[in-house]
Amino acid sequence: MFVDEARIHLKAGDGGNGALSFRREKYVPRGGPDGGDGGRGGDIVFRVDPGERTLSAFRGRHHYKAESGGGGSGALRHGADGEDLLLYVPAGTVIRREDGSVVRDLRNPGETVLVARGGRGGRGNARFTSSRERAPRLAEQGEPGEEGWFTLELRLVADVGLLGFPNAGKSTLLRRLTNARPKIGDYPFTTLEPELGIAERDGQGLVLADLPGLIEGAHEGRGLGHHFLRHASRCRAYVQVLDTSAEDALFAYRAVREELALYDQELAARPFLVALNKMDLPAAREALPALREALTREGVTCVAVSAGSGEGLTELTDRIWRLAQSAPVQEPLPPETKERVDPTAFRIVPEGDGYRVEGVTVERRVAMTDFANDRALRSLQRYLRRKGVEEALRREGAQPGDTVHIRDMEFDFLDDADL
Ligand SMILES: Nc1nc2c(ncn2[C@@H]2O[C@H](COP(=O)(O)OP(=O)(O)OP(=O)(O)O)[C@@H](O)[C@H]2O)c(=O)[nH]1
Ligand SMILES: [Mg+2]
Repeated sequence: MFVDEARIHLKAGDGGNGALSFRREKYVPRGGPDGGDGGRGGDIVFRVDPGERTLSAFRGRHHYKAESGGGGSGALRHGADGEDLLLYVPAGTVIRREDGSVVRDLRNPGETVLVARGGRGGRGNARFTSSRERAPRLAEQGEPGEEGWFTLELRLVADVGLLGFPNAGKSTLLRRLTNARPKIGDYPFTTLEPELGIAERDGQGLVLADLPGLIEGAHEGRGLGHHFLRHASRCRAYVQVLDTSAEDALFAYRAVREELALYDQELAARPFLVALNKMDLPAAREALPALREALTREGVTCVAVSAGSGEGLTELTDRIWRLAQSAPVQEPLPPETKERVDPTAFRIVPEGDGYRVEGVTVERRVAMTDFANDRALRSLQRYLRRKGVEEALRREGAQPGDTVHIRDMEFDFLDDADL
């Protein structure tokens, strides 16, 4: 099965916790602080593997997690960094965030993008030593790694796409012109998945895509619909293949043009030529003059061929190369940055019988606090006061004893006097 879409959840590694530890020395009741830092959490990175053709590696598995950093320990030992998770995708994979914005349109073999960043390690207590405090009983927890849902969408990248009604002879033509060996059948929709082939000439390669047959209404999802059209969107130029022996050849020609335009006007504006196929059949030879005249009148280049017998293929090849050379390069989709929010900003929303505080920095600070440690807790309280969170809660009407949620933690709102 050809898999060209996937929805996945990524969770980068959490940073390891910093250690709270004091040196043990003979005859010294309590040595200096020697708690090491936690290690960094692993990142999740995507890389283009030219050997990969589909997204089937992502079928049936939705959750991907990078390794967390190790905890720090005594004697200033730092925790080990978590290993990065490297995921391979085919060229032409577009990675998007939940809101649809593009993280990256991966095009080139070896191209790499960091999608979810691992958290930094928490600092051990050795790092909190100061002239005022020689024995800090305070260490940070690791920063949580980034996480979220993403979609992967494969849009094959080809120079020239073969378009046409089912049974027109697209796959037969691809076999003739390239190294590909697609299935050929005397029935519609033989080709269910796009297939790529490479035509070689003078040491240069041209990538041709055999696309599933197109029917009227495809832009609305009929037949293989959007599936087909999505892949057509990455071809720089098209060869429209017609079964010239069929009664409705001209109708088929117009219908395919129409579907392209309805899907995306921009696709219909790309360079194309028409291959009038099945010229070995008498019905095709009969229909040729009228068809050729109609198309030429519209300024369309057409070449009479027989994918079956090989007739006309030298000229067609020639024309396809010229067409590709004249077609502009398709630029990858530009990456979109996440909506830029001020990380230090926060907001307060009512929740249950209390309030919830939301904000990148505030939430991170809470995540990195060890709640079993009184010192850390007091330090967090001071932080929330300094940053105006407490004041803002009061403004919103928070009363002593109300519940305040930050991330997965719950606090009692205390008034100044209690601290
Ligand atoms: N006589 C003759 N038959 C041809 C020619 N080209 C293709 N055919 C036949 O037409 C039928 C359809 O060919 P395919 O290449 O599978 O057509 P397709 O356009 O890929 O069709 P779908 O994959 O269904 O969209 C097969 O039976 C082929 O043998 C040709 O030039 N002459
Ligand atoms: Mg086919």
